[in-house]
Amino acid sequence: MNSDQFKATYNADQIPNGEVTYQSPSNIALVKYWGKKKHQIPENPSISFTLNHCKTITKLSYSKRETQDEKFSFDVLLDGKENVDFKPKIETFFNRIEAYIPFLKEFHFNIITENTFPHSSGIASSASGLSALASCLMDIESQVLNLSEAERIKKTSFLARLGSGSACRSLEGELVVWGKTESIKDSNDLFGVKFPFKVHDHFKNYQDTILLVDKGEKQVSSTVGHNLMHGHDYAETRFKQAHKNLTDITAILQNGNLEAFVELVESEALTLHAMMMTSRPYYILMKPNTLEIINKIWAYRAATNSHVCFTLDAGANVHVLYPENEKAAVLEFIKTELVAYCQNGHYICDQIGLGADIV
Ligand code: 2P0
Repeated sequence: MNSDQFKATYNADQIPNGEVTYQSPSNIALVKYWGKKKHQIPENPSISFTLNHCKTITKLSYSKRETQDEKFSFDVLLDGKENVDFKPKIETFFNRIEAYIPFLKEFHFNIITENTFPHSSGIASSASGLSALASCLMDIESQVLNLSEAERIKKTSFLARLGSGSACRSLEGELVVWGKTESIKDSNDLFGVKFPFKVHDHFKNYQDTILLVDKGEKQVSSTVGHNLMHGHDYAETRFKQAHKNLTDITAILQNGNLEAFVELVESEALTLHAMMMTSRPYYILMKPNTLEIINKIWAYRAATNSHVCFTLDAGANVHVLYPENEKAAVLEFIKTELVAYCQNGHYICDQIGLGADIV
């Protein structure tokens, strides 16, 4: 698989001024991407549930520039305010995708973006944000290139990956695989692909309630965390394990074995954080309340027949995953036993979703 297939040549003069709005969701990895090579190539395959409610909505207005220079021209408003952190991220993104999007320096862009989840929730918005922006750019390109829906999504995922690795898994639902794995035929390192097999009914409308344990900015960014996998003592073993887990979960998602799902998903979450704790320098992103919640989930599962489980992103918040038919019971458990560990009692109810969409 070669990135050159995504290069395009056309005359940007054909593109009139305009605007487009896309919404794109966040996603939660079941087998985690942790460690990357140059050009945003993952060290191991990953798979995620696409979320439904946690989204970024991005309006992109574009107008021809009178004069061009070597710089990109854009303004960005995040949740109604200028955001100093966001601008350099977009600058980096534009630099990485310039070779694939010929019109990037021909227009001035106004990027107005907002998240459906609170900005300071500790939920990373890079996956939803960069997949929404990539979707807008590909909508513009689609005006001049006659792309099929599949080709458009593929290139959007390719571009989103260059912005933020996990963003390439947000364009479609309900499960997306990114990174070459023997168990999935068209999987590759350049873009995400839809999980190609029939998923067992147990996973239909799977629920994800996100417990906001700590809404603050995390001390170590994911990009730094990925880089600490270079020369990590356990890196090779971890990458091998992720390959095996991807193969195993491919079977589990089809056969509906919820006990095996719980074990694999929780092991992945703790392994991700174990990698952080054994990096040099080492660090811990979990908080005491993260562990309190994990222990409560284990106790609840031991006392009931529930299949509720947890996973973690690169942060202290806990994603509580459970089948739809356990919704009432688990929400009751969350309200009575877990909310006390959330910052200001805040949590977000989400579920598996279908990916990015034009607004
Ligand atoms: C994942 N995470 O698979 C893993 C698990 C967080 C924990 O991908 O440097 O923001 O932009 O490629 O995608 C978060 O890292 O990192 C991430 P970059 P990204 O979802």
